[in-house]
Amino acid sequence: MASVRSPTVREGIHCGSPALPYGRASDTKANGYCIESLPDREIASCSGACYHPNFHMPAVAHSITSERVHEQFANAGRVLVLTGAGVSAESGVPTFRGGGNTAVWKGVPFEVISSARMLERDLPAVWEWFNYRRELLAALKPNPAHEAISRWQDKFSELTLVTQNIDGLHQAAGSRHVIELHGNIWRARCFDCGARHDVRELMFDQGVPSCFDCGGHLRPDVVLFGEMLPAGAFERAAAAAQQCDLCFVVGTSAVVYPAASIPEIARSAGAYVVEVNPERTPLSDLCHEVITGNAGEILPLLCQKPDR
Ligand code: BJW
Ligand code: ZN
Repeated sequence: MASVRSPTVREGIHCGSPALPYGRASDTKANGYCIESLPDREIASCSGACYHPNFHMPAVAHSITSERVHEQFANAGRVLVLTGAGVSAESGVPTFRGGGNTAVWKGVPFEVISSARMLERDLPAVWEWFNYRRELLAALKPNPAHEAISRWQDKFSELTLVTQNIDGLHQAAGSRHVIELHGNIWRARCFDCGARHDVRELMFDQGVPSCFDCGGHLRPDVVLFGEMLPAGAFERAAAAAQQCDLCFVVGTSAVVYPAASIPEIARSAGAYVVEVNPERTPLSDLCHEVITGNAGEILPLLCQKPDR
């Protein structure tokens, strides 16, 4: 592998884009990235400063993507991409976790406000939280990471995009047939008749909105903690993971299940697994390659020839 080896230096500058409490601007500006190839942990290249628990790579003026990943990218037929909140971070969407922070809404941790329990206890508060986020998201646009993934549809014989995100930014970038594991913030669902409604254009100022069909209470059509995923969504993602040649895990802390099991399935079935994230995750050790950096900077490079 014609990669660039650089000396390792202990302690570096953190290169992740932090998760911030809602209501504050998200700073997702890149300040570095590097590549880590597993299992041999060969350092392919690094540009700028970044932090790992055990080593730090100083700036090296080389391409940040390895020949190996370009080779995999060039030869793959079936590709699966699993995305999380980090893929939207450069659009300005706050992440839930990352950078040592956890998102909080009015002092309530998001695991509490985004839970099935809260739906039963305080539905108006849940709507207030989602309305706040709908307002924030309405002004945001896809970033180069969403756009790169959308272009990959024409490159591979089969591209399966599985997202944990509810923001709809993949679709806005042109991705089709997106498997949304955790629902979509632009839809609401009726407790009584189960009807789903597109609520993108509607702003509910306060209280709980009513079903347009039966007048029952609506809820956001998203998957909260303790709830089942939409029927068939995980099964379709798992089937694609079983069959893919190449699996990208982009911008997810990989702590929420069953979503985090998808790369595990792909790896067990023989796929080459690549993680793109400014921080290490519980899945990093399972991946063949870890590209440490921002998705919006790294994904567009994968279609380009390696520069060495
Ligand atoms: C960048 C970046 C840049 C930053 N570029 N990267 C097994 C063991 C233990 C528990 C469970 C288990 N199986 C299931 C559970 C329970 C639970 C669970 O997983 N809990 C764990 C947290 C412990 N799972 C569930 O409840 C699921 N349901 C279920 O399993 O049903 C079956 C069942 C039901 C009942 C009883 C028993 C079983 C449902 C999970 C639903 C998750 N919902 C949420 C909220 C959605 C609504 C909302 O938005 O409010 O989904 S939680 C939240 O986390 C959201 C996300 O989709 C999800 C994942 O987060 P994600 O995307 O990874 O984001 P972050 O913020 O965590 O990470 C961002 C990453 O980006 C970081 O790593 C950054 O470094 C990185 N980053 N900038 C690239 N520029
Ligand atoms: Zn209804």
